[in-house]
Amino acid sequence: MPSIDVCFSPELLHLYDLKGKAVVAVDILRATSTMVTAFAEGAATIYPVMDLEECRNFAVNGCLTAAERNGIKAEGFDLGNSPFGYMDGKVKGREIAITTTNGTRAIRMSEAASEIVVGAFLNLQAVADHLESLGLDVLIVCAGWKGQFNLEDTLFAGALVERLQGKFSSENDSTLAALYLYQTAKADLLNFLRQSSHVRRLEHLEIHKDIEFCLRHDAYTTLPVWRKDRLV
Ligand code: 3SL
Repeated sequence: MPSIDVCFSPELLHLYDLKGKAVVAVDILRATSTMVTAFAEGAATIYPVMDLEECRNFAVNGCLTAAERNGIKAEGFDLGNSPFGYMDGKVKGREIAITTTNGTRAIRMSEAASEIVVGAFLNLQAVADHLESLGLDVLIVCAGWKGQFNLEDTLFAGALVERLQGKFSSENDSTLAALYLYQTAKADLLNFLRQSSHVRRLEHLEIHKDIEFCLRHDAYTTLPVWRKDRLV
């Protein structure tokens, strides 16, 4: 039986061997939720990049550029990091380069894995089905916040572990902790997350509807997958 494990921050990735594994990169608030939404809205490709300058340069190739730093849309870019900014036909058929504070780092720092998929509550079952069909050992990589643990990505990890129970083995405390946390919180995730640092940060920016949206389970069947240098 393949195994499943949870890495609470990209800063801990040096402790894991990614070779031969499938990584689920997760930044519930909001990068990976936004990427899943973008593909569900017809985006052709997403280039997750680490820094603002590199992202800006993609504009010469006709890409839309998207950037967020500290929760705020960076100046001079086409898009920010709200899933609602990717709706209403804005990204249909388009290539997008995006850089965010934590989410794009989590993806790019996982490149040694055999497979990287982008996970969110929005596509939870699609991720679970894909992992089951792959049959590889799985590492869920939480983007966290600037290297530190966060609640929302851990809750997603717990939700995914719950969906895969009986199909993957687990012998580590991080997986158990994520599962117990999700089972404690799942009846009212929004309320549970109210005190979390990132929800408090985002509430200050008055984007309540983003938070509610990002906590919806299985809204989409879209599954962004890393291929060479991009998500498709
Ligand atoms: O850190 C990130 O990658 C972002 O998702 C943070 S925010 O939700 O845009 O604040």
